[in-house]
Amino acid sequence: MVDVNSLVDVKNGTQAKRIFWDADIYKLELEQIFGRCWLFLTHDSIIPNVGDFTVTFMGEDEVVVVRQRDGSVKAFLNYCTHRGARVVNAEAGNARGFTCTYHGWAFGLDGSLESVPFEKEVYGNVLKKDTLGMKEVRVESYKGFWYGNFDQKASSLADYLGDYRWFLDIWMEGTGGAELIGPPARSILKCNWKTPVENFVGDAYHVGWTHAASLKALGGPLGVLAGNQTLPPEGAGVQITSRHGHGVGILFNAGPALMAGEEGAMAAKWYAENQPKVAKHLSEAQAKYYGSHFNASIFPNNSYLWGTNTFKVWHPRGPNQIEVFTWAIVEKNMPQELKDAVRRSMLRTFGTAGMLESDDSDNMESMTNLNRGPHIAAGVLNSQMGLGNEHEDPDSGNIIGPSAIGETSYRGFYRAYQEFLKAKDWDELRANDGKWKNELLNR
Ligand code: UNU
Ligand code: FES
Ligand code: FE
Repeated sequence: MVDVNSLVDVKNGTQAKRIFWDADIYKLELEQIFGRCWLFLTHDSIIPNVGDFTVTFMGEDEVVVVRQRDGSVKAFLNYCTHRGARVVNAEAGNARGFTCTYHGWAFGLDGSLESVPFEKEVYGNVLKKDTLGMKEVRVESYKGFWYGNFDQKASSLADYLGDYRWFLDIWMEGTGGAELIGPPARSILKCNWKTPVENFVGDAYHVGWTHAASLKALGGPLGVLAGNQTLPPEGAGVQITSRHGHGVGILFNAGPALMAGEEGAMAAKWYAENQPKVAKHLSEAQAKYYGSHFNASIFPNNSYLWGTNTFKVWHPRGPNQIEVFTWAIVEKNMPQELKDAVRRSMLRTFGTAGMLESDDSDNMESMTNLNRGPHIAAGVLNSQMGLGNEHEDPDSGNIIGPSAIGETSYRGFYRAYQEFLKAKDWDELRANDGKWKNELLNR
C-alpha cells in the first residue's frame, strides 16, 4: 500500500523522492490520475477531413482518434475485440475503415465491427457483432484541442481546465485561434513523466543555467538570461497555478523567445500588431500577457511553451521512461512566412534534436535514475522558492506568485497530484473545490 500522505507536504513545499521511481506509486498514478484526468489527444488541425486519424496514448493505453463522417471526433482503444492485436498500425493517415492485420476483422470509422472473414461459414450466428465494436473513449474539445477521459463521471473538460482557461484563451483564441503542426515527432527519454511536467509548469530558474550555452548561441529575448548573468528584474514575470494543478510561468514581452535576427523581428512585429486586437477580442487584462513567453503544463502530462512554440505530451512508459510527442504551435492567422520561421525555431530548440531539449534531458534522466539507490530514494525534493509569497489573482481567479522565478506552480502541481492520488472518485474531487486555495496559501 502506498501511503499517499507521505508523498507530498503541501504546507512545507516538499515531495518524497520516490515519486520518480517507485513502481507501486506508478501503478496508483495510472489508476487515479491517468484513469480519471483529461489527457491530450490531438488538435482539429491535425485531423481536418473525414477519415483522418492519429494514434496516441492515454497513459499506457494506445488509442486511435478519428474524424467522423458527421465532422465529430471519436477515440477508440486500439485493439481488436477478436484476439487483441493492434487494429491501426500506422501512426497517422486517412482511411475509410480499419482492418485488423491478424485475421481481418474490419471496423468502420465509428468503431463498429462491420465484417468478419467467412462469418457465416465459420461462426454461424454465434457472433454478436454489434457488441464487438472497438471500445470507445469519452472525448471533448476546447478551442479545437481534443482531450480524452476514461472516467464517465469526470467533470467536463471546460470545468477541468476551469479558471486556467483565462490564460489558454490568450494564445488559443486571442488572434483567431491556434493550430498544431504535426504529425508529432516521437522520442524516448529515460526519465519519470513528472520530471519534464514540473520543469515546464514552473521552472524559469533553470533557464539561464541549464540552457546557458544554447541561449548564448541562439540569442533572442531569452538570450539575456544566459549564464545567470542577470536575475530577471522585479515585474519581469509571474507564476500561476490553478484548481487542478495546471500552471504557467510568464516572462513578460519575451514572446519571440529564442528567435533572433529577421525571424525575431518578424515575430516581435506580429505580437506588437496583435496586442490591441487581443484587448478588443478578450480583455485589457489578458492583452497585457499577449506577446509574453509562457512555460506551462496542463495536468497531468501535457506541456507547452508559447513563444518557443512547442506543444508536448510526455506519455508514461513505466516509472522511469517516457515517450515524448512534440508538435509546433502557430497562431492560425500568422502569415505563412512566420509560421515557417516558428516551426524552424521550435525544431532548433525543443524538437527531438533541439538544443534545449537535449540540455534538459540529462537533468531529467539523472533525477529519475539516481533513485535506484535506496538511500538517495529515501530523501525529499525541495520546491520552497517563494513559499508564502503567493496570493489570489483578481483578474483570472487563479493563485499567482509575483516573481519571474519561483516554485509556486510546482507546489500547485503537486498539491493536485496528491489530491488525485487520494480522492476516491470525482464526486469527492468536486466536493474539494473550495479547499485548494486555502491549502496552498496555508490559511
Ligand atoms: O524550459 C522551460 N521550462 C522554459 C523555457 C522556461 C522559461 C523560458 C524558456
Ligand atoms: Fe537544482 Fe541541483 S541545483 S537540482
Ligand atoms: Fe529547459
